[in-house]
Formats: sequence, C-alpha cells, structure tokens
Amino acid sequence: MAKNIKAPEALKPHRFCPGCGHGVIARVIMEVIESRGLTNNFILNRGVGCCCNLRSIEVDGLQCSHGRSCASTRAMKLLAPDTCFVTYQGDGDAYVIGLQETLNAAYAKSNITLITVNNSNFGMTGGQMAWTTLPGQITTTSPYGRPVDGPLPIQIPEMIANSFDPAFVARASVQSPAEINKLKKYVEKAIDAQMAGKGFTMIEVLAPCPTNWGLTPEKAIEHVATDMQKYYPLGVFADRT
Ligand SMILES: Cc1ncc(C[n+]2csc(CCOP(=O)(O)OP(=O)(O)O)c2C)c(N)n1
Ligand code: SF4
Ligand SMILES: [Mg+2]
Repeated sequence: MAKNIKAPEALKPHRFCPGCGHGVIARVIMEVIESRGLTNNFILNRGVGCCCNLRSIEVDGLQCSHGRSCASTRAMKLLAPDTCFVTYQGDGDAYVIGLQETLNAAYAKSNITLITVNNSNFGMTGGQMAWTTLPGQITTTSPYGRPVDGPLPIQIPEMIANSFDPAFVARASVQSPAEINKLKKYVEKAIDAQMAGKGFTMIEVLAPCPTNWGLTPEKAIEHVATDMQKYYPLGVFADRT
C-alpha cells in the first residue's frame, strides 16, 4: 500500500456493473487485510476478467496474464515469503484458461491464497459459456442453453480439497449479509493460515453477473441462491488450519 488510508477505500473507484458480485468480495478481502494489520505487507494479484475493473491505484499487485496469476503469485511468494499474497481471479481465468496453474499451485501446497469469483461465465468478454456454466444456461456461445446431457459444471474446490491436502478450501456466496459474513470468516481463516505457513488456501465465491445473465440485480441474487447452489454447495471442504 502506497498510502496510509483505510484499506477498503483503496479499491475505489471501481467500474463494475450495478449488482455485480466482484465489488463486495474485493471489499471483504481488504477488510480482512486491514483487520490483520497487513495493509503494508500485502500483494493483490489479479487475473484477466472483470477483476480488472478494480481501478485500484493504492494496492500493490500484478495484473497477470490470463490464467497465470497462480503461477505469478507462487513465484512472488518465494521471493517474499513473509508477505501476504492473494490471487484474485474469475472462474474462466482460474478454472478454464488457467486450470493448469491453479492445480499446480494446490498440488505444490503453495503458501498463497486463491479467491475465485464464480459467476458461471466469461463475464468481461460478453458472457461466453465456461466449464462453470449451468446446464440449460443461455450464454452468448450457448444460445439454446448449455446442453443438459453434457458434462456437469466443474467443481474445482471439491477436486482440490479431495486431492491435494490443502490448508483451507471453502465455497461462499454474496447472496445475503449472513453469507457475506461467512465469506469474511473464510477469508480470515485463509489469510491466517497463509501467514502461519500452512500451505494452499482457496475460497470460491458464487457471485451475480446481472449484465450477462440478462437479469436485474435482485433476480440475479435469487439465481445465485437457488439455481447456482444446486451445482455449487456452500461450505468448507478442507480445513487443517
Ligand atoms: C490468452 C487470452 N485469452 C482470452 C482472452 C480474452 N478474455 C479476457 S477476459 C476473459 C473472460 C474472463 O472470464 P472470468 O475469468 O470468468 O472473469 P469474469 O469477467 O467473469 O469475472 C477472456 C476470455 C485474453 N485476454 N487472453
Ligand atoms: S459483466 Fe458481469 S462480472 Fe463483469 S462487471 Fe458486469 S456484472 Fe460484473
Ligand atoms: Mg466469470
């Protein structure tokens, strides 16, 4: 952080659409960073996607190549092991284009924290289908809906929790104040585990993308709380913090 200002304020102004989930998640991350006294020892790396709309000029971090933020963050952590690192990525970035880097980071038990924003599409580029897209969901590349007899939406947190003995893995949602409070608890656990050197930590967050879903912000929140959770159950999948 370049200046001594309140951490959440450091992410303003942003350029998210009304009702987007990204802003809430970024704010929660920064509140936790501030509460842990890490404001001056924190790097927020970003993937490519709507996370680029964080117009931060105050928080240090790399704007990484598409899908490569886990790899860049791992390298930086090796050089600065006492610094807190969060890699903040979309589902298309972390689970499709960058899945190799994501799994490698977990497999290597890298002592970094990955926060993935799952809005079930490639948001920034106009709402294309991703591996996270729900069966039947209409996107710009699945105009008749994602085939219902095709592969199921991918569940990366479960895969990592079951395969790589991570320090902490959970799925949260921004659908209500209660769930946002849970998200904050998860981020606290992940950051505390990283600073204690316990290994890879990850939180996926279900988030609305009203613009590409063609829904009002209110309806988009409802969609997160109902349809998305049929495929993406909330909760903790690994915890050895
Ligand atoms: C190598 C490469 N491929 C494709 C793109 C185009 N691209 C930019 S953002 C983006 C979508 C990212 O989607 P996601 O990670 O889900 O983030 P969201 O915008 O939904 O939050 C894509 C495909 C690119 N910039 N670089
Ligand atoms: S396109 Fe979707 S993810 Fe991107 S800023 Fe708008 S609502 Fe958010
Ligand atoms: Mg996305």
